[in-house]
Amino acid sequence: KEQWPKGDEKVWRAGTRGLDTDVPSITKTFVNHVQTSLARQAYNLDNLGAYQAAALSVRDNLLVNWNETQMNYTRKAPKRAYYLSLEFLMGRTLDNAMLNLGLKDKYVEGVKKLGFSIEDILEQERDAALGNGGLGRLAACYLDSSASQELPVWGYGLRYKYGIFQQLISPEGNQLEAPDPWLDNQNPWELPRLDVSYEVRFYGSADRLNDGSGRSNWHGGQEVLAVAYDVMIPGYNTPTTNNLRLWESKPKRGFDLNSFNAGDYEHAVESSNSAAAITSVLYPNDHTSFGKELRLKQQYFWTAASLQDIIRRFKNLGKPITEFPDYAAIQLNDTHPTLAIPELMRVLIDDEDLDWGTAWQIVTNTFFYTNHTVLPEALEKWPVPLIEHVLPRHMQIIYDINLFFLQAVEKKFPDDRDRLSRMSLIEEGQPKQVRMAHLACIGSRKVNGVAELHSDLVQTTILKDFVEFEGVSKFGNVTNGITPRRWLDQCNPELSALISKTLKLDKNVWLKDLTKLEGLLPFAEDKKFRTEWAAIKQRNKERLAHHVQTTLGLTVRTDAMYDVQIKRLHEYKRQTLNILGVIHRYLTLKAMTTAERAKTNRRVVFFAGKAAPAYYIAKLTIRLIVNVARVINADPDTKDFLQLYFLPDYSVSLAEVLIPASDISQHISTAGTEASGTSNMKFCLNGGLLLGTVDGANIEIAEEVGESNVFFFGHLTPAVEDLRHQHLYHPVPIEEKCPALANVLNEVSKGLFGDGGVYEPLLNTVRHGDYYLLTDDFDSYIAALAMVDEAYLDTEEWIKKSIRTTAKMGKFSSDRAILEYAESYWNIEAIPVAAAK
Ligand code: B1N
Repeated sequence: KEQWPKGDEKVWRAGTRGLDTDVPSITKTFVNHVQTSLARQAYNLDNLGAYQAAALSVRDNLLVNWNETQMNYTRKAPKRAYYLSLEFLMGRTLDNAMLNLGLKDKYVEGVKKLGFSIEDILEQERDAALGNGGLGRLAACYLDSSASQELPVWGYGLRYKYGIFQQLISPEGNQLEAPDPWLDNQNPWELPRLDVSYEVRFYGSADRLNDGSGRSNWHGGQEVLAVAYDVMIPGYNTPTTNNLRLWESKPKRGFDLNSFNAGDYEHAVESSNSAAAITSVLYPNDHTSFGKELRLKQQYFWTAASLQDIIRRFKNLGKPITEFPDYAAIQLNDTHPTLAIPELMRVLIDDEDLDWGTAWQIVTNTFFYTNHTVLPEALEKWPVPLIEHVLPRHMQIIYDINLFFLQAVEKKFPDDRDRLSRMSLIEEGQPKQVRMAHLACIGSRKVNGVAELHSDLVQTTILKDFVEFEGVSKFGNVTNGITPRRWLDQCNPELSALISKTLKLDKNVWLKDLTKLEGLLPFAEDKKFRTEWAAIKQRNKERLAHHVQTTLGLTVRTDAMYDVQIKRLHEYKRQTLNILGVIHRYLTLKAMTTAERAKTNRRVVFFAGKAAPAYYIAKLTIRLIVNVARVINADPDTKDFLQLYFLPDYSVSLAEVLIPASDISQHISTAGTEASGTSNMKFCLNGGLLLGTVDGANIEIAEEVGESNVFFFGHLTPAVEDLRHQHLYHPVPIEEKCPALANVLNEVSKGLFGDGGVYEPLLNTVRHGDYYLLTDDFDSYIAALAMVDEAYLDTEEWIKKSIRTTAKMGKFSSDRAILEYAESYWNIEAIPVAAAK
């Protein structure tokens, strides 16, 4: 038996690092890193170097806590939860890490002493943009909340070399995509764990063993290595620092020696290139399933590596495998990791020698599935021939699962062939396809949606048959949340300080119990408080205007209402409705006399968001916005009353500047299409009001803050199906149905914004079919905008609404959401760790 520590314990202890908690130790670590890690000196250190030194110093502190936390988990061996997400949209880390450590003030002082400003340093960091939108950002908020509540939760994802593409806008207004090589400046927030790696197989063949065991021998094909990179996730105001493990793919062998020796160098490196390709790039489509082989390989690579890691950790406990679900809960973030279900079956049956029933018992007690959308085009389906080719053993298992499953359905609902074909894991067709949502549902202990309305829709539409078969108690709702650390304290420090002062509470208290914000309610009646509140909003507008000035060279007026819609471009989110509304406003202003115009509410409209590179209509919408902006911002009649900006390259960091500056934000999806939305919560938390449809989490926000503080419009979910039916079978010409909208479309067609003809395909989506119901909702949208204007002109009343909104947002903390998962789904508990000395 080896003795630990080796050698003299006192010598070890003397060399062990604690936390830097005062300015002198912070500056000392900083300077040490400049000198050694960066090999630079005081006289040639630029802002980028200063960022790197600050980051390395903060990282040292995180590592102290991370080590303590992981050791504590190993020692206490609690049940853990694993959050499997193909996307983690983390944004920047430095500011967040300093704030969570409670060391920001010290760092500000320290870097100042060394001749730098913290703002300049923070601006140097590149976003970690390993996600598309809400789904990926939700995963990041959930990691923050898990660590902040000392819950033993690990994230598992992929270490993409390229994150979401960088968006450029051409002079014509077209979106151009450029790669996002975010790792080019090396990343101080990750720890390469070259010692932690697993083999993952693709292709080959799977031969059933003829021993009646149901086992197979899967062999041959391609083997690649998954290498772990660990990202530290610091909790807020706690030493708990959790882990996000990202996998990188690399070839099992450097290159093929046989080809190399034969002089065929190209062939020799080919297989190593194909291994490295697996984690090279994030797929930039949200809400579409494409059926591409590389994406399938990403999904399997990641789930197979993660499961091997989780099983190895479990095996270290020395417990029988049947107790696996008592020590591991695995959350599937959408269907992307669903292959984990047949993969765990494969491991349990082929490697662990369990019988089918026992294995299935373990599997269905381990996994939990969150659905994030009911849009049909987003529901993942994989062609059977593709799975057969890439993962032959998994296709066998999926068929076996389906067989046993349909036998059980048949028993409960005899002679109901329609039901069987609706519920089958396999959709008939050319080719046959595997329905991943069905597999995720039957392989999981529980299934949830992400807002009340959405969870109801999941249960009554896409998984209705499954509710009838398995019982409603398996299905639930966990309304999404956001972390108030990043989305209030970090992005809006002045508002955070005013809240602490007003509540007479340290921010440590209310940032961890967000319902405390209710204490602001009485201050809505306090004139002095309202003035301070409004002044902060004004300074946030100035900060945004300054940002636009320095990054785009555009001058934005700050004496106007700021109206913001920022999210992925998608027809269902209806940016088109917004831009057509802007054009309507422009035409209305043009038709006014100068005196009439002077009485209107000044408005600055901001858009930002990326379109999937192959999404033609979404890209055309961007082009329209950019060209409308060009015309109306230059029109001397209107430019004092209406300005429009499309801010390129939307990101987490840009959101942090936009959200605190907004007076009103738009969440205007066709009813029943936006599962939840989470930016709606961020705006409201920062005192921005909401203009939206009765959809997703908008509904629950209105329940909390009161209907008088939100602006709702449009048809409701139950009407949507009928309206679509009418569009198809009883179409009414748009001139008759919605003359105001018809007029706007005509002006675009006639070339008011240039580009004769190019917008026709976009306009035709409204004129014909109108699947997203713009012609049904346009008039009530315009009416709602008028109500917003009227309300805004009553300044004091508006500020009261703003204060009341923030005050009632407590429910939407991701701390609440993650506790619901921990208690009602995963069955895990907080495992506090003692602070390092
Ligand atoms: O997930 C968010 C919700 O707040 C949004 O309402 C919802 O639209 C979003 C395929 C998706 N749903 N589905 C996706 C992303 C990537 C992909 O490849 C689908 N994203 C959402 C958080 O719950």
